[in-house]
Amino acid sequence: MGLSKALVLAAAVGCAADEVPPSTAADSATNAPDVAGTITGANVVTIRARDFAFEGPTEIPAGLTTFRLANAGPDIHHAQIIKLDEGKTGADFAAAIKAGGPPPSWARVAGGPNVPLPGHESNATSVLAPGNYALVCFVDTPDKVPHLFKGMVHNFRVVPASTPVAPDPTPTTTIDMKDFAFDLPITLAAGAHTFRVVNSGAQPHEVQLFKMMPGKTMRDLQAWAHSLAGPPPAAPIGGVVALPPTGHAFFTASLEAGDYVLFCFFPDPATKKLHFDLGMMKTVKVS
Ligand SMILES: [Cu+2]
Repeated sequence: MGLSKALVLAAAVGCAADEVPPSTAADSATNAPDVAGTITGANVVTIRARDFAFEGPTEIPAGLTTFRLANAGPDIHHAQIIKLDEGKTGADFAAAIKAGGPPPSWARVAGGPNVPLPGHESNATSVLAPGNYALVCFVDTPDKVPHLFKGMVHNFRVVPASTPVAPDPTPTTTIDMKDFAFDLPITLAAGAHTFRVVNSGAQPHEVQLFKMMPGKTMRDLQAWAHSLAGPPPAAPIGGVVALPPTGHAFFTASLEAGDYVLFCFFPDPATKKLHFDLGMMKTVKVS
């Protein structure tokens, strides 16, 4: 992952927080339901994000784990899980990203909750193996400086657990991420959903779910992501940050009737384009 991802992700989801005062954001967030449900057997870890820090545990038992991201704002944030080789820290990762060049070989993306509106929550659930990790935030509003350079780095260690790993939940819907498309039904029923997100591509992919403002379309969001002109046509309501190839995770959301759009902001190394411009965006109608 590179800064271009951070810049565009922030561009696409950041100005929502930038341009909408918190009270208005909270009001419009009847569009943006919070965590809909819990995953049976998962250890729940609450991460609090604010400008510009994460608060959360530094030691987590291995196994099926739900990260709940509570964004205290006022800016927007996500929580990308990074698996680090022993001896490396989140600060090392931030320094490597800041230095540019290819992603360091000692760090691998591992999902995590994607962007909710300020004052709201998102969640992501996956199996954590023992080892050395960090949470980072690539969002770079309001000044184009990614939040991981401002302190949004949180180191944690996953320690072996004595209990068996809980089974994966049964999803209501599967989102298959490919190079470069989202494969899922184009219509969904309103209500609580447990999404299974699987990366069957060769590159890392993420899913950021948006609820479109009335009358706005996926093309409006795509155009806005490039131009940043005017108010954002959609509200971010969570998803899963970058997963590695073959990786999978779950997130829950309560969907109201309306049009939703899925975006992947990850950059393609060959073309330098962002995955949504290569086809990783999709409209889903909820009724
Ligand atoms: Cu992608």
